[in-house]
Formats: sequence, C-alpha cells, structure tokens
Amino acid sequence: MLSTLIPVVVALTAILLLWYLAERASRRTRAMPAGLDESITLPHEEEFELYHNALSLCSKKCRVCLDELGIKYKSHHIDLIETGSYENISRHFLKINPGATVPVLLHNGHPVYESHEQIRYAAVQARTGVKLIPDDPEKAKEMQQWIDNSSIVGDDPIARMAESAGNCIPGLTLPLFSAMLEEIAVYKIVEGLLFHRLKIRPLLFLAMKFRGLAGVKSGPPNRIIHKSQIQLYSFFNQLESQLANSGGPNILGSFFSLADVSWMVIFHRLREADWLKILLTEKYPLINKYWRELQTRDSYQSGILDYSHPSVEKGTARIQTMKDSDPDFTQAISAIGASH
Ligand SMILES: N[C@@H](CCC(=O)N[C@@H](CS)C(=O)NCC(=O)O)C(=O)O
Repeated sequence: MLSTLIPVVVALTAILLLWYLAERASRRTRAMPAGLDESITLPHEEEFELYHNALSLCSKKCRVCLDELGIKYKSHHIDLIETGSYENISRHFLKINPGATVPVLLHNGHPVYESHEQIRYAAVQARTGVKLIPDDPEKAKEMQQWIDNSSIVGDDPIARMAESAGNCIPGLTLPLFSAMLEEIAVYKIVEGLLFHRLKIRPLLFLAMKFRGLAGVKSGPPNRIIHKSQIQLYSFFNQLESQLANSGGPNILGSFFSLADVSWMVIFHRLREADWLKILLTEKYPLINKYWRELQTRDSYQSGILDYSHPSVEKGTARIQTMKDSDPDFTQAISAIGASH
C-alpha cells in the first residue's frame, strides 16, 4: 500500500513545485527606484492615471493631491489583502509596479513611484493654476521637511518610526488590520507568503489573523502599538509648535501646501483606526483645530470619504464594539496615552 502511495506523493510534490516555480517566474518582483521612470511606457488612455486602493494611506495622499490640483485622472482600484485579495501581486499589477505596492501614478504612461514623489511630481506638472508648492525656496524647504516627516519610508512598515510619523502609522493600524482580516481567508494571506517581495508584510498579517483583534492587547502587537504612540507624540509636539509659529491654519501658515496633504491622511488613518479620542487630546489644541479645518476641504470628501470601503467601515465598527464591551482592551492599548 505504502509503496504505491510514495510515487503518487512524489509526483504530486513535483507538480506543485513546478507550478510554484512557473508562477514565480511569471510574477517577478523587484524594488523600483522612487520618482518618474521615463524608460517605461505602460498602456494608458489618459494623461494621468492612478493605480490605488481605498484603504491605503499613500493612495489617499495622491487622490487628495490630484483633487486639490484639479487634475483629472483615470482610476484603477487595486485590492490589497486588507480589502479582499492580493491583487497587488497579480501578474497584471506587477507589470505596473514590480515593487507590488500602491499607489502608482502614470503620466502619459510613464510611472512615478512612491507617493511623496508622486504628489511633488503632480504639483510641478499641474497646469490648472493651483499651487501647492510655495515660491519662496526657504518655505519650499520647510514644506519638504513636513512631507518627509509624514511619509512612509522603507520596506519594513514598522521600522524607522523615529524618522517619520508616517512610519508610526502601520503600528497604529494593527487593530484595524486585525479587525479587517477577520473576513479574509488564511489561504489568501498565504498567497502573499509565496509571491510577495516583502515577506514581512504577509507574515505580520498572518500573525494578526491568528491572534485576532483581542490579540493587540498584549505581546508584540501591543509593544508595537505603544512604541508607535510614543514616537507619534514626538511628531505631534513638533506639529503643535509649528502651527503656533506659522500662525496656522496650515503647516506653512496661510498657504495650503503638499505638507498639509501629507498630514491630512495621517489624521484620517487615526480616525478610521479609532485613535483620535485617545491620542489627539486637549494637550494639542492647535492640532485639533488644524484637523477640523482639514476635514472641511473638498479634497477630504472627494479623495478620502468618497472612497470609504465597506471592509474598513466594518473594521472601525469592530474596534469600537471591542472597546465598548471590554474595558481592558481600551486600557491595554491606551496606557501610554494616559501618561504622555
Ligand atoms: N513608500 C511607499 C509605500 C507604498 C506602500 O507600502 N503602499 C502600501 C499601501 S499604503 C501597499 O501597497 N501595501 C500592500 C502590500 O504591501 O501588500 C509610498 O509612499 O508610496
């Protein structure tokens, strides 16, 4: 019996291995350099096209920026595992970005990679009369610092938190990721382990899937959340001073710039992961005012709220229910908030 089974198992293993190797060969991934790549021309129909995702913070940044500038674009929604499936590692999307991340901005078919580069590129190219970069070079430099300290830098989403508020955000999104992953089947995450360039990301999601939302109360996820809070507070302190010095209502004063686009999406993520009440305390009156102003902009509606995704809404609601039903939960994730 066993002797007849062995060749079957060997044959099946060989078939699986061949399938995996063939599939990997057709889904080649590599990191793409930031900025415009004029050596690549991708199929396109319109001058500007955007590959993006409803939940993705960097995608929101680009949508808000394009809307502020009045640039019309063709929209291609790409699912990420959080919103349903790993479309970002599909053969189709890897032709657009072998780096497997969104957003990607196309200008006349040429891709621009990295959202902080995309917003600058769009602002420079815009012929709509709207300016999001100040003429004064000193002011433009100041703006760039506020873009840099809110960008997501590097491939590891939970590293380099001291460099940028943007890198504190994935850690603070862990509860939302966990809540959203409740609806995602394990095999879909495993696809990421097999084909994603950045294995740390599907690994993290698999761990979050198994721990569930209550799992953020303790262990490594809880430590990551607390570390993210501490680091984020240091950026909040800087932002509060900047708003006092500039006189508001924006980071550079009266001029609304790319820096504000970049920070708007950070606050919105804190909103969708239900952190605002815990983190944005009365210790930060100017940031509170700033955030209220940001929400009145048309681009907040068109680039963010109009793209609200049912899975994100369910995820936010799950976090709120957990907080209401388990006082330990709120306590465990907001311990730092009480003492900063
Ligand atoms: N630094 C990049 C970050 C790009 C990035 O990590 N995008 C996320 C969404 S915000 C993504 O595509 N995640 C999908 C995945 O890693 O599977 C940028 O600013 O564009």
